[in-house]
Amino acid sequence: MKKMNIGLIGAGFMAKAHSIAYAGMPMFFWPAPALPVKKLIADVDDPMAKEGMEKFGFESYTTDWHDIISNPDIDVVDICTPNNVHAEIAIAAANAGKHILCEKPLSLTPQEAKEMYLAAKTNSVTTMVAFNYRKTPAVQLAKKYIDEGAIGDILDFRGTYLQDWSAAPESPLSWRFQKAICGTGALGDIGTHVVDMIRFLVGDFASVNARTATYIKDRPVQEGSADSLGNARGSQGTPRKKVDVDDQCIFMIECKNGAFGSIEATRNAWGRNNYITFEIHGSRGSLYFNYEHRDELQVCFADDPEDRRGFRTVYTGPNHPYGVNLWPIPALGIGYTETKIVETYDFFKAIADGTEAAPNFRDGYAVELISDAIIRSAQTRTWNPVDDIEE
Ligand code: SOE
Repeated sequence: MKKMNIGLIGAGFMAKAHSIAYAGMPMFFWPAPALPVKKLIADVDDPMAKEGMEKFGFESYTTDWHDIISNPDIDVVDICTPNNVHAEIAIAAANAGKHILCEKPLSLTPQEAKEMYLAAKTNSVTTMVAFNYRKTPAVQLAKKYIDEGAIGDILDFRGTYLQDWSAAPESPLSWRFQKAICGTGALGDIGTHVVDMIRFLVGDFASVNARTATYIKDRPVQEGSADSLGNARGSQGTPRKKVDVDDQCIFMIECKNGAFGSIEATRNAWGRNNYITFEIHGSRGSLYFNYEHRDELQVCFADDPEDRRGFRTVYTGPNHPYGVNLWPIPALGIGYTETKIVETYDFFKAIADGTEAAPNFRDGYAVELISDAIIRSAQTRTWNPVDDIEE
């Protein structure tokens, strides 16, 4: 079986998810399109890089990502860094002929995304952006139903991504709250996951009307370089620094196919953990998904007999997308890891077949153009068109 040597950059939380996926993918999808080999991991922080090599099972480590780009044995570059270095690394990787998996959001600006997309296209390398939630079998099933016309024409929709890990004023100022490093706050970090999902299920966005807010104006400076999510708290007396990105964004959307709806994303919703939902209404039925019950898709079809019509639950399993490769019993329990394993499989399959992966850098660029329109709209409080992709 063909082997693919991986060079992974950034030894934090996402490196764990990706490393588990490289190890697990061949066990779920056998024979695998190619065998991932965890060759080289990089992190600017030497102890984190060394620990990452040992913990995630890489053959060696470096503190300079250029070593991965210049290494002729590396086939795939996997970018798990903060957003502000995605573009530089991806463009260097593309120009070195490496296939690229990049964490989301793709970049800080649409201009960066365009350059990444064109560099990949010019060098004919396969790309993927890690919008993993669309890989959840229940979301893929929703797409299948929509494409089959099971709910008719899509009329409207709403989506959410609600978390509360940064709702506490003592939650530290990680890179996810500094515009120069992350670009935007809740919008880029979690909102783009739902933008990608709705774009995948409903269609391209034409215009948006948005509102954003920053509730916690300054936060305690974070100790250490490791990204402190979850319940990290700044200790008493820790100096505080200004937050210059959004904690909350809500936006209305008009799609090119006439459907319209709304998306809300915040990391400040006490009681909400990883609350990704969508509800889609069509002329012949409705679909509802909640990631916190990710084995389930709620469906209601207008064709159901009058006295039996209502939302009912379809539990995903072997009869559903990716199901035969995952677990043999419906509702055995798909986890975050499985969404990353499916993501890795689709990426490797596209490389092996010489086809486009999805979502790829063109999708990531489209999402950056949407984010840009959202930020512009929030400033003017008016409807803003989404610019077109420049090929
Ligand atoms: C933090 O909000 C975060 O880790 C996001 O960055 C991820 O993309 C999401 O999958 C989980 O939450």
